[in-house]
Amino acid sequence: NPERLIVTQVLTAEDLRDQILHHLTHTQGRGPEFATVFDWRLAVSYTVRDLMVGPWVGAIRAARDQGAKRVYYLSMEFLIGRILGDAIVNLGLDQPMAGALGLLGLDQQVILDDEPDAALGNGGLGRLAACFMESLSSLNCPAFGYGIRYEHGLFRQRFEGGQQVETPEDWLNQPHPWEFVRINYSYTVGFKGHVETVDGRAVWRPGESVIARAYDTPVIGWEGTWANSLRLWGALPTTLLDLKRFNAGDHTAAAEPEALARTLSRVLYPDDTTDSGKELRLKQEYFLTSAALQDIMARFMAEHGDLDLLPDKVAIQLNDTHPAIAGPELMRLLMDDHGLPFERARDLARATLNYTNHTLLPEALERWSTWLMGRVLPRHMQIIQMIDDDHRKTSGRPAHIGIVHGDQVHMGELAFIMAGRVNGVSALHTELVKDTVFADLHRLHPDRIVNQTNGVTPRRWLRMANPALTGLLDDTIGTGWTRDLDQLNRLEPFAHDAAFLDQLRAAKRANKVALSDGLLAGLGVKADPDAIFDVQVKRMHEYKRQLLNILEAIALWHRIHEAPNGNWTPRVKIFGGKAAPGYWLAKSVIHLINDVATAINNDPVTSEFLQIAYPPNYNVSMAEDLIPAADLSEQISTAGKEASGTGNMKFTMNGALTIGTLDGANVEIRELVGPENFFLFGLTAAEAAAEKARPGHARAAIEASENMKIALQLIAEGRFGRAESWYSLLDRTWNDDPFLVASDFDSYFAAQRAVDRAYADPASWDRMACLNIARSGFFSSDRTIRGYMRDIWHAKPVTPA
Ligand code: DL6
Repeated sequence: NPERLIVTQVLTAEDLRDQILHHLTHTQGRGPEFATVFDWRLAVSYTVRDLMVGPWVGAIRAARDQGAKRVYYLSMEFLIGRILGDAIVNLGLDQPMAGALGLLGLDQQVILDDEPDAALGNGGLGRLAACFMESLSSLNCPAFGYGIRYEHGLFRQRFEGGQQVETPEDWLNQPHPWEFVRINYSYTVGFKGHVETVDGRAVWRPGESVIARAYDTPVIGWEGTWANSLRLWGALPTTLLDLKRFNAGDHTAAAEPEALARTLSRVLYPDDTTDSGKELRLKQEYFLTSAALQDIMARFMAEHGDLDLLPDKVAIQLNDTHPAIAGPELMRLLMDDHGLPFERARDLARATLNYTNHTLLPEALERWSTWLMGRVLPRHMQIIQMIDDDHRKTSGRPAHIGIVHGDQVHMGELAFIMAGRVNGVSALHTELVKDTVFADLHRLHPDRIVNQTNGVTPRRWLRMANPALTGLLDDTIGTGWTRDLDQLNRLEPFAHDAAFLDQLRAAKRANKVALSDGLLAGLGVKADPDAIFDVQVKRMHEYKRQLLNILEAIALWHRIHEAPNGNWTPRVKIFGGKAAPGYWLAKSVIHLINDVATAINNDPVTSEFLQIAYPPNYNVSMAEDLIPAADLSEQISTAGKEASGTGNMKFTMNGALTIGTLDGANVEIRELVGPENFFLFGLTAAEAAAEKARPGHARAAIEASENMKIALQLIAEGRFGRAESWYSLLDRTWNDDPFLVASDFDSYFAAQRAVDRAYADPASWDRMACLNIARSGFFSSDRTIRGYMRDIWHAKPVTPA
């Protein structure tokens, strides 16, 4: 049976070689003697893709034939990264593929590295969506991911004079071998216009429209028995060209419909500080949501036809507030297209929709003006008002809570009110969601909020990214951990096995050597593999406190200078991350890190003890190189600000120890790995809130901290380039410091010295690393997805025929 091909079939290296040559000739149209790396990569990708199609078609058929409930994951971001390596691992093709490429005289790493990262996301939220897609497939849960096929994705980052420069990402400038274009899955998405009443029903007559066209990518699960679709929407004009205007010589105006469509799926996160930027972002969110809901309803009606069954057959998850317009859109389809009364449509929608909150930062909870909403989506503005009025009446809520306040539409409240379940993404975050952003709504609906602590897929983040550790794990506890990550606990007894710990150290060292000789050497950084590799990689944001990390580096540098013959533990600090183009403070921190790196790396007195590296354009592929090579994981956000974090989990399962605050999922990591295997510092969330409210907290904390004062003074003296560059940053730190860098500084500095001492005792460090790995099983995204299936979606796995 070709649809069960993979697990049962043993493909030889020769079989794969022949298939690769077949695709090179017949799909790429190249003879081997003329083929470039790109040609070979596409031939290899098509060969692997062929092996995904059988299980994919089989999964779609099984879900339909068994009338299974499907999960629909709506997300503005899917940060999938590269696909080829992951697919090879999940299909179990590692050995034969290595053999096939060997027979063809090709270097596998060169082929894998040729694939551009699909950068359709910004950070944790988008990467979580990608991990969830993989786990849904690994668990045989019928699902679709719906997103936008951004032509450029997130920008590419360069540094010029230490400052971030953004250029467009061009991953689609070349053919994308994994996708299938579905011209028969196309939907019209309207904007603007007006609403009429015809025979008692509202009829929206949009003033503009585009076509959403589906591009499907199969996402293959572990062992290749199931694949779900990631369906990304590309925008096309409803009319290609205004031929009349074109022939009249007005060539630019004739192409206007095309320009509107192209703009929609062009970039992720258009700058929305301008009115037109805001309009574009709202249109993008509606474009994704409307296309997805039309597709869901078309499939549901074709398969079941009875709207009463909707909640039994469809579970829709809104990944953050971005697709919150799904509530009014589903109501619109049910009322205006299917003729249901408001109350019935509301109940069905609420039984179908669910909402994940990923942030407590009020500025990240979207709000649109009623004017913008009413102009771009006039029918939705009416329905939002109806939902809000209805909720006020039925819940008896006080006037100050709700969706529409003054001239603002609050999308978080809209998502909450229209969802059957609302979830936070770590235990702490979920409690804070209940106590802060949605406290009033939680009081009215005390059963609605549930927790689902995030997770990451161990296939990509351990088996694929860290072959050295994977080999050791397979040899020591078998391969079962790949599907059941809790089996990592079988490593516990080895925490006292000196021979095993030596192998663990050797695996980590091999990864560090590769990083040091590759990426870091390319930056001109001399990274001694025996130094601590101390890594902070994530979006650049004040609450994540990269500033705290670089200030600590400056203070340490100063202390080493004071005692150059001291017993210092050598350390390489590695940063990675992009700042939003309009976020000047985050960009200022990037500039500072780079300038401090230049000064410190070239200081002959300290260079042996302290090096700083900041490779530009941090992305998924870079993370796959950095995380397996890390000794220390920096998770140092102001407590109460990081919803969960997922990088923290990847580091832990790769044997890095964490220095961190009691924030997000750090709390659960520390509980599970044991407080003695975690470097804790800083204020708790409650203490941080109190400290922030204390007038003059920043000044007081700086005055009390010799190390912090020195670090700030060295910057102000211009020791790292022109002092004027940092005045604003320094001023904010002295006078405001909203993320409490100063208040946590001494505690952080002390925790770092505890790290130095611990690292100087290899046997004890390795034991702690082993226990971190052994106790990280909880952080598999399989566990998270099982939680969603059980508590939120009420969905069941399906066995292919
Ligand atoms: O839940 C995934 C991820 C969390 O791990 C991060 O802690 C959280 O910051 C991120 N949230 C967002 C939402 N936007 N903002 N800010 O990216 O979600």
